Amino acid sequence: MWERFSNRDNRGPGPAPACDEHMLTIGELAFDAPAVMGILNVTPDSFSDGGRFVGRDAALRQAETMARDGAAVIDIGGESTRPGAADVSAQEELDRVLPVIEAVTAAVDVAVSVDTSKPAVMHAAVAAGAAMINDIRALREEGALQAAAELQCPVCLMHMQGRPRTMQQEPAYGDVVAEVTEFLANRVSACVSAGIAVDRIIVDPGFGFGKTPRHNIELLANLRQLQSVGRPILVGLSRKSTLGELTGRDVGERLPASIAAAVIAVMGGASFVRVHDVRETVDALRVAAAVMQMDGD
Ligand code: 9MG
Repeated sequence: MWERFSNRDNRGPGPAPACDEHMLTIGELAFDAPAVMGILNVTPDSFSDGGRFVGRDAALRQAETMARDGAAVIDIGGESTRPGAADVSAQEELDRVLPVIEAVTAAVDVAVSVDTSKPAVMHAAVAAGAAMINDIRALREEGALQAAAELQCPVCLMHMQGRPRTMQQEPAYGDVVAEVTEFLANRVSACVSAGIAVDRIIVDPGFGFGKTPRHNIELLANLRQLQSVGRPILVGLSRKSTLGELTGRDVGERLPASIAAAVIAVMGGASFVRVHDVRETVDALRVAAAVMQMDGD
């Protein structure tokens, strides 16, 4: 696994060729830093690309494109997490994601992450070839901590206030940055107590999950404070409604705003960005990485 991702030729946003000081190692996976995680929603109702990649062949073609464009990881999810989304059964999630995970891991040279909170889906997805778990509920569902500890693969723990169905009703914080940081630090401790190796953990402030646009901007402006948790940071702002609020653009017209957010996140300390538009983001992050490298020289 390490060789597969440490020998990535011209892929990834870091200055090419990648050199070791820019490698980010999460458990047994190694990435050029900053790394791009491509979003592959296999749900009929996701907020941005609902239904586009539901069939296995369409999903596989999109995964091939994202890998070619420089995605280090492809995050495959079968549960829509947009505000107000209905719950999905484990069986439905499995039916959506497993054929796609199997097809992508067999045919595409990229790490696959499964976007799920359900222990049964975690187990089946890893058995099918997924190398990472992305959990918007930060392993708080019953049995999820234990499942991740058994599987010993990298996990992304995301902050969310409330639940997807109601989270945008009245999000409230005293100090959003401090509260998100404290939550993530506590979840890292819970994971370590459950037997998950600390070097396999990534943290994510959860933009848009129980947060107003102002909360999201405050978090983005102060992202570096999350580094006190001591783990790599993943940021997902791609096409989200805060960018729509700021620009007045519909979801399909938020590419420039999404790229700006990804660059700001990486320059603010993020190691990963989770995006829909891989090629454009990789180009933008190459520029950011070159500038950041110069800063460190
Ligand atoms: C599944 N999903 C939707 N948005 C996300 C975000 O911002 N971060 C992570 N880790 N997952 C997300």
